[in-house]
Amino acid sequence: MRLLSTLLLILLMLTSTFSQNYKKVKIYLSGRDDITYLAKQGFALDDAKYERKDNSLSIFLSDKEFEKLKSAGLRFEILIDDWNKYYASISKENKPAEEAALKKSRELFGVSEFEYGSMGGHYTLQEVQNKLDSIHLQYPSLTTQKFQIGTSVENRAIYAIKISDNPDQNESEPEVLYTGLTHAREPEGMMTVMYFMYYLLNNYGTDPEVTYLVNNRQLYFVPVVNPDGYEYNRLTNPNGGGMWRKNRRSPNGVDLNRNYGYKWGYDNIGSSPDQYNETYRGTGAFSEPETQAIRDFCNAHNFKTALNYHTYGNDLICPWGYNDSPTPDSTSYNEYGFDMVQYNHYTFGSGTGTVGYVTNGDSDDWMYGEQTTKGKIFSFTPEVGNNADGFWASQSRIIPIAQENIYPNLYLTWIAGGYVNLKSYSFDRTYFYPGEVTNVSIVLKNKGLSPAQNLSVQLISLSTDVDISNSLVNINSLAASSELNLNSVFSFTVLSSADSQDKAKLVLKTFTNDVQMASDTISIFIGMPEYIFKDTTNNINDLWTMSGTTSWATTTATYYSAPNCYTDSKSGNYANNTNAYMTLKNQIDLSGITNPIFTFRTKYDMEKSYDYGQVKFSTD
Ligand code: 0X9
Ligand code: CA
Ligand code: ZN
Repeated sequence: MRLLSTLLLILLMLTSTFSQNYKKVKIYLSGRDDITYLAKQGFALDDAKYERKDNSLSIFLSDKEFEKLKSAGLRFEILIDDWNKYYASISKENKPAEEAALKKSRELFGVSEFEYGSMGGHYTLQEVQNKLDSIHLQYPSLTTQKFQIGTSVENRAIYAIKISDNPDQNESEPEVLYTGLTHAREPEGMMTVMYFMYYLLNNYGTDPEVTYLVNNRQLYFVPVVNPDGYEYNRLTNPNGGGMWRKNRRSPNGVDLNRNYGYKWGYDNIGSSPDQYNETYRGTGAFSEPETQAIRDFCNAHNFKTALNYHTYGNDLICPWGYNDSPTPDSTSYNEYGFDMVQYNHYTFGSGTGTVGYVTNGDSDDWMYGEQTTKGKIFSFTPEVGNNADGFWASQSRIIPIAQENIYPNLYLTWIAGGYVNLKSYSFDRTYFYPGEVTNVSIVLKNKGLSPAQNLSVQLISLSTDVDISNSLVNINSLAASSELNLNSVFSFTVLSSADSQDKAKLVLKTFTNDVQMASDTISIFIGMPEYIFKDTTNNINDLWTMSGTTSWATTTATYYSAPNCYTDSKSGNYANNTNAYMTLKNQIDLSGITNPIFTFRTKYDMEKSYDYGQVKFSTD
């Protein structure tokens, strides 16, 4: 009898669990007010993706929420009607692409040991734990054993692991933290973290940068912050695609990324007081054991920097989350953020500037904002994967997404310690004539949060026209976040045999302990340029013909040289799907000219992936 009723109960639970389904819906807005209206109706817009192009929000809604939307009176379009069915159909493997990604991973990235997991390619919770164990077995001198930093609501262990060259000692080296799977339906964050661990371990001893960072930093990883939610998704969707977000606190879970203690519950826009809302903040700051675990872990360490991985949207988010004001360290945050996205071209900014909303009680606000129980941590939230990847990236996309985040990961590790880059340079002359010597002044900056030691700077010539004599300069140390002016430290000679108007490339490299930190290319042109054509008319109609659906014009609002410049959007944004051309009326005669060079200045604020500007040349 007893057994039967237990069985019945389990069956009932399973049925209700399995019946949960989602739709992806595009909601068309008529103004910013519609967002407020939807938020007031209790819609958690937090993972909605706003598109400026058609003023719409794309969002995953549970069937229950969808019923509510139908009566909200807004125009919408269903993008995916039955998420479970859709995911089952798209998650069908793409073996060739998956194999190609593994091959590229081994051959180009040196990651020889990364394997896919069994949940649509993502690791299950058990697989993560097994990987942590096998990583330690294989790299006992570079990793700690996995260790427990807390216990979830349903009594699961929350594990961390450390990578460094003396992992079991407190090495008094700068500490860095990477976390994943705060939100249970965002496994690519965990995969990105796991992939980076393999990248470090597989390249240790061969790649000088990786070797240096592993030796001189203490790197900590918490791949799964929310084990219960992630297991729950495996239960409902064993092949991946489960859409549970929060932890498993009864009755409907708490959004762990609204449960941290800095400005917790600041307002009802950035988090919800409603238990059934997707951004429910819990009964109090740090009411949940999962956020307590991260809090205690941070308090027990001295992390300088952290990345808390989420999906999706190709964003890199910095605090504040609770409102739109910049942090007192926004200059540093901006420098780091823009540097980090320079290759993956994610959108960097605050919550409002990226995902389009504020959040209170998120991990970054506490990690950065709490500065008494611990030092401030420069913490960011990457939202990895594009809008097509969604929460559950398909198997063939797991590695590419992880790879585009290696650079930000390495950068974050660098800046926890000393990280010296070239900030600017100047010459003691404007033109570089054959036979003459030029002195080079440089400004170095330690962007890092700790002092940099045993530095050297090297200037190299990549051109046979240019000779450098004093090419290496040593510097003892440079304090955290400070600059150093080195006046006329280098000089170069343009050989008398050099061709006028040749382009010569110089490279400036910075090293710490002989390991390269940065490399910048400096281009110069030999001789004095002779202008064959330049537009100094300040009048667009003198030299140019306009065509297209919108027109270029002159503006005095901004310019490089007074009094004006040319603009294609003089009175605000241009409309969708417009083109504006300006074509030179007369051709430029290049006969008898060697090494012609074209330069122009441009300034833009472009909509991601839609807008572009081009300069075209025609030889007829
Ligand atoms: O809403 C969230 O918690 C994050 N987006 S997600 O789609 N992964 O749920 C964004 C967090 C924003 N963080 C900051 N503004 N710092
Ligand atoms: Ca070390
Ligand atoms: Zn998230």
